[in-house]
Amino acid sequence: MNLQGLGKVEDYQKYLDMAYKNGADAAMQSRQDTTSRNKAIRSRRIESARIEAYGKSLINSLDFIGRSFPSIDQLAPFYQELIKCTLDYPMLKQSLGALNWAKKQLTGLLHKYTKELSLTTRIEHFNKLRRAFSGRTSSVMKQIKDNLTYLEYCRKTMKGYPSLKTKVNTVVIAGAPNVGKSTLLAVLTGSKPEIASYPFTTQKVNLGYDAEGNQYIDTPGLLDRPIEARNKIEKQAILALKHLATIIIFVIDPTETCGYTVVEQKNLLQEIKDMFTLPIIIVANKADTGAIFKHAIEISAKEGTGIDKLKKEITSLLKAKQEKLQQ
Ligand SMILES: Nc1nc2c(ncn2[C@@H]2O[C@H](COP(=O)(O)OP(=O)(O)OP(=O)(O)O)[C@@H](O)[C@H]2O)c(=O)[nH]1
Ligand SMILES: [Mg+2]
Repeated sequence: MNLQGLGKVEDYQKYLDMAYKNGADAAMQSRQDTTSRNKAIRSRRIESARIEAYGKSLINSLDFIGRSFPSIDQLAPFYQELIKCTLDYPMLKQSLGALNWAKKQLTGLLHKYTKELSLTTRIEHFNKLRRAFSGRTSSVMKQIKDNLTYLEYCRKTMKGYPSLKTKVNTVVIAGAPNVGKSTLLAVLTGSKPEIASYPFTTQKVNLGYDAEGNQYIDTPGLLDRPIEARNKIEKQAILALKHLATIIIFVIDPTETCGYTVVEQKNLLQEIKDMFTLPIIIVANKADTGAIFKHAIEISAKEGTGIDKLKKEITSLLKAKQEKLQQ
């Protein structure tokens, strides 16, 4: 999913200025058409061109915003969850709805004033109609002023969401800080991880893909310290991972050189087990130091030992999950 490409939502006045300019350009162009000698007819054609270009400019601007925003209900649950914890979801929907309301109003006004203009040949009426059209369209735009401001805020927030694939197997790598998560990600994906931002973390999430196209995410700052201590919104952002993760790899550092005791690390593991009802593979890293840890796949991310065994376990769990889904 890519929300990076969302176009900027401008202030309502900017759209009015653009429409005014487009109207003036169209009027200028129409003025060059001198086929009719009748002044009133020419004048009317000019005003009609102006009104049409002005109205269409506004309608197109709103249309563009509406189309560039993703349809929230159709977004992957992971992104819907992020929206719910970073934005006022009802207000976002209402603001998108307001665009449609305004478009309808503007279309109606364009229709009404174009028609009225076509029914008169009195020059003094032209300016009056033009001013009335401009006044009423401005008023419509003004009524959605706050909605446009909010949509721009949403766009900026959504731009900060990570670009993750939501339809592939995803392995989330968790564990206390410094246990070797990033080293392991690099080993499993054989590449330098891509970096993506994630709401509520100052750090970025790292992601990579293996030869089979499985997605791996290393989430520093998210699944590396007690979840209970987080506020509600932060918890929700962490839980959004549930929609994405197929399995979790929990990395333990039995050497405790990471700065956390094994007991602390086990407590974190228990929390993650409780929060995510997902298969978890426990790996004990830094086996090259001679540290021993039972009930886990022993690996050395640094030296690459035990990785084949881990890969086999990942493949087998992913396969089991896939089969379960197909049942
Ligand atoms: N001896 C040994 N050191 C390792 C191994 N894997 C990682 N390290 C070291 O452990 C430290 C932390 O590794 P990272 O991969 O950055 O750990 P991390 O879990 O991503 O750390 P944060 O992103 O800070 O949470 C680094 O100094 C690594 O060199 C290993 O298999 N053996
Ligand atoms: Mg790291």
